[in-house]
Amino acid sequence: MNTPVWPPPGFAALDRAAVGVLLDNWTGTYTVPSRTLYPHQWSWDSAFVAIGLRHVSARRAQRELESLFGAQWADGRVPHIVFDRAAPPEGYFPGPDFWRSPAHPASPAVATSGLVQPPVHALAAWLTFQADPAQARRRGFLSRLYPKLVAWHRYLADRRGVDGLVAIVHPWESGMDNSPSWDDALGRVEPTPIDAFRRRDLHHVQAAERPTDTDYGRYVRLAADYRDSGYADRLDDAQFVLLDPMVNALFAASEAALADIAAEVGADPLPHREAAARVSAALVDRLFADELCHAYDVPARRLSPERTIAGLTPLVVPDLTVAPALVKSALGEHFRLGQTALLPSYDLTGAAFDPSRYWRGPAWFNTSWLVWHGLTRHGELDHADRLREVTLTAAQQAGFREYVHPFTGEGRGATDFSWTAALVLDLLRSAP
Ligand code: 2M8
Repeated sequence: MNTPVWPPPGFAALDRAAVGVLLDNWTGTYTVPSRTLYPHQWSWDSAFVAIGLRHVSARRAQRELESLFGAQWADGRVPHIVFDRAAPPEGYFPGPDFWRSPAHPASPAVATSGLVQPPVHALAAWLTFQADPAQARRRGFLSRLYPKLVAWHRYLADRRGVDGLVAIVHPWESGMDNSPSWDDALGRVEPTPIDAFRRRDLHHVQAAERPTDTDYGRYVRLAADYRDSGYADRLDDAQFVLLDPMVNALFAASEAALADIAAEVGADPLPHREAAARVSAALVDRLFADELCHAYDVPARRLSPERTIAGLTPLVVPDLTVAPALVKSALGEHFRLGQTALLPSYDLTGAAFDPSRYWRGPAWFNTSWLVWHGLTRHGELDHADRLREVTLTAAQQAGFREYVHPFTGEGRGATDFSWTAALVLDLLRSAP
């Protein structure tokens, strides 16, 4: 039998360039998502970065996660942004002065936001460990991180738990900020007037590729209300409480990874296996309809009809009962796996489809990587290889852009974007 040659020789320059982006965006303790648009540490970005960085330096990948968990709150939450005090205040809005984290008794010494992002961290930690187990054991990487990961998951289950799933209280918590899945719920939110704050994102990226001013005003209103509640997680009173399939898929996959981590550090893996199975069953029970998982609007008691790539990501969950239906959806007219550049973030036939605007159609490397990882997990190797091929081709054509046009592959958003480089590297270096 011939052993497949991977990466193919033509990808050597891409591999070198990906390493270059990761080195350039490294600050000494973590990696900024983008030197221009996102000059601080973002939670799930760091997890994706670690997945790629482990191929360059296992130690640095461990540091990436350790620095993030160094900013964990006493209540267990891992903040979605950890601010670099040395970065100019005009670099990003909303900055530390908006979030006022030091005023909260549970906050860490560094300034952070009070929201969270999808819990991909335990999965990233387990993959990082596997890059060099002997070195990770010498540094006590997992034994130090395990209790922090447990506290993080406990925060999500206890403070954000709704019907066995984890709720988000802001679109920024989904990672897919401007997804059409949030439109109905956001319609209930009175936008903060646009002249009451100053957007910084439009200094770096064209307005047609970012959320509208009205949507931004709604994000600011929701974030300010949550801050003014003392980050209290009063889900019964909140306007925006959503069960997102990707957040819950990553929660289940990360509980499964925590079981492996527990076994490695001498703790009991069973509670984590049971939690993974429970979340996986609730995901299917509550969010699966028409061969895809959808977001559920808790106050409106309604499953969103929108089809987004978040609905395919439960493929990352081991033993998922509906995996064959999700594969069928990925191949169908809504996502056309293998026929576009990566996978579109939103239904190609959807009424709100826009190939350039933030999370409303463009293709992103992290969500496509998750589907690739899930296809591999479920033994769908031909489809996984095809997705890997179109993803790498897109990176070769566009460079390490934040997202790309799903039909032309043209780059959009930030350039030299860290998780794009990291996950391209992982696709190049992981044996098929
Ligand atoms: C985007 O979100 C931030 C807010 O967190 C923004 O638009 O300013 C999203 O794509 C999110 O998923 C990502 O983590 C962040 C940094 O890359 O940018």
